[in-house]
Amino acid sequence: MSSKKFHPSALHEKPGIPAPETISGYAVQHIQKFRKLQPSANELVAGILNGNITALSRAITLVESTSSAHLAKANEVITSCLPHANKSVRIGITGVPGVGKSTFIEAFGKYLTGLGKKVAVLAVDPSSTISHGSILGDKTRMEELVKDENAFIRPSASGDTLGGVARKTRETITLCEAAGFDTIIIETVGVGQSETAVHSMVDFFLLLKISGAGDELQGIKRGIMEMADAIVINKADGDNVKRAHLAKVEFNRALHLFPAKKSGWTPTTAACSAITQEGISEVWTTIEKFLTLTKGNNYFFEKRKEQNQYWMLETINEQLKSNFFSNPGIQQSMAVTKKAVQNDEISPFAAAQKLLETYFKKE
Ligand SMILES: Nc1nc2c(ncn2[C@@H]2O[C@H](COP(=O)(O)OP(=O)(O)OP(=O)(O)O)[C@@H](O)[C@H]2O)c(=O)[nH]1
Ligand SMILES: [Mg+2]
Repeated sequence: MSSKKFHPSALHEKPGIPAPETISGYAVQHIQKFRKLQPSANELVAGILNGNITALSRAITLVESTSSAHLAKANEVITSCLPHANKSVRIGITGVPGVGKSTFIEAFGKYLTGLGKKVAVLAVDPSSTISHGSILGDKTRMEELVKDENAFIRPSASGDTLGGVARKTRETITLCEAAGFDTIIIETVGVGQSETAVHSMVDFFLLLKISGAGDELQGIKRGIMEMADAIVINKADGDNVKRAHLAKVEFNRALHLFPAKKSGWTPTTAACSAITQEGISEVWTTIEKFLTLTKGNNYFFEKRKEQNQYWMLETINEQLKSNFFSNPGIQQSMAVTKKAVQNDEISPFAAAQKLLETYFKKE
């Protein structure tokens, strides 16, 4: 053994350091064998449909890959999974940093697995593009859920653009559903356009808030209020209970000023504590009511169809854009043209036209 070459895998022994007795040689061999295998698309699909988490994770990694070699395989896996997806409820959760999203998802997720549901938690976090971290990196907030065999937690994909990150999450939903997850929770932080992206991939959109100093509506974007199917005031515990209930009343009043929703659903407000778990089950009851209403009036199904179309168009937009901006010829002309535009030598519109023409001629 000690003559062995250095190998980066943690499963290999280093010269001079014997493996602890607790490590089974058989298990090591088995894991190493499995790791080396590059399963085919068909094998991945079979694994996913069997509820195999390793296969699911590998397929997600494939979807998240930026290598064009992986794209065809990823698409094949997704296409085969599609007929087995869709049987789920997709819930979006947003709220500013610190509002308690992760803690809420831990409590809510545990409640749902307690009801016999299989819960997948995904995230759209555009900041992970920069920091390479993720809002779900703090898995410690989801200690119990992480251990739950009926839960699957996947941090946000990273990518160059929000559109790219969101698309990968949208595709991951399909994979999770095919693997038997019937409740999909997607967390996002209230940054930029990420809420809009998440809203476009979920059935129910939940806005988490905390009570402020009586000026609840300050600083809250109208667009987010409009998207919300429910506003839940978190941290309604201890000294906060009374304020949380006042905030709830204020939000309720504000929500009534918005025009009626196409879904026929009147957005609700509630207070809860992710820590004491007070009010958590009520959030699920609200979602169930929403589902009964919107499945009854067909809105649920129509919206999913619309969302599918939206993602097709979004992907085209996204890829055209990234193809254009990463084109070396365009990058070169762009630098020169930008200067010309700055100096008023050419109008911004004419310059754009010129660059686009160059690009399409190149294709
Ligand atoms: N008192 C009280 N504290 C809570 C509750 N929910 C979350 N917290 C606390 O609030 C802090 C932030 O909670 P997180 O769950 O990390 O919040 P988050 O929204 O996921 O934050 P980011 O991931 O940074 O966006 C933590 O210290 C939690 O313990 C609650 O219901 N009551
Ligand atoms: Mg968090």
